[in-house]
Amino acid sequence: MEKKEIKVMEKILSANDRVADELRAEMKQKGILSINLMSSPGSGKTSILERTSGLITEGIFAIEGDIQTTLDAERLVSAGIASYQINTGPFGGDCHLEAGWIQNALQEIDLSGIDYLFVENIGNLVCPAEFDVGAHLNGVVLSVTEGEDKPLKYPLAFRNSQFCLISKVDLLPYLDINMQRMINNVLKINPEMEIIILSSKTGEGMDEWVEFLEKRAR
Ligand SMILES: Nc1nc2c(ncn2[C@@H]2O[C@H](COP(=O)(O)OP(=O)(O)O)[C@@H](O)[C@H]2O)c(=O)[nH]1
Ligand SMILES: [Mg+2]
Repeated sequence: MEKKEIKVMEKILSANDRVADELRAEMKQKGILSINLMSSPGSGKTSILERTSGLITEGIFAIEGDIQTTLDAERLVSAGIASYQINTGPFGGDCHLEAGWIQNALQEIDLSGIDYLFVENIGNLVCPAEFDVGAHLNGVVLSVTEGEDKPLKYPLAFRNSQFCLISKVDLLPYLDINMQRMINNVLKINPEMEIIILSSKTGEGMDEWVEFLEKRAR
């Protein structure tokens, strides 16, 4: 019984990986850099995208993942980013996005003129890390309010990412967090991780984030 369950899971993951590889190739061929953002709920993913739209004013599309509501897509549209909301609530409330759902969404989206395709994954540090959504870059947003230990407790999201945005640094004066320890914990899980420290409230670090994106897009 147990063996059968493992087989089913392997099948789901390998089918997902196949679609993910297709998507990556398709986006590359269209000249689009795709970026998957993972994090706990409320770490600041949507806020970072809103602020990014003030710096890269054209060519961004975002696919938003949430269990319910179109709130994030509405926020991004107000900020000038075209977006598409995926809700998993109606089909079981999954806590992650899968490559096939992104592929389906893309059939309804006109990507002409798009340079950056963001996928804002469903907010939690566990399930999204297990499913390749076919992005060229995976990133994890870690806000300073979450504590230094989260990379150690939820290592997969950090292991499977190429960059980490340490967000909400404007709040540091109000917290007891040890920033160096947080950074060390990220690097302990993933020594290759590119770390950018930023605040979408004050704009600190946003130039570095945009430079990172532009460099990767080239
Ligand atoms: N102080 C501060 N608050 C922030 C910052 N970024 C986001 N927030 C707040 O954190 C909350 C969650 O942000 P949101 O972007 O919705 O997070 P998401 O769930 O990861 O998309 C909102 O109330 C934001 O206003 C930041 O850089 N500094
Ligand atoms: Mg959000």
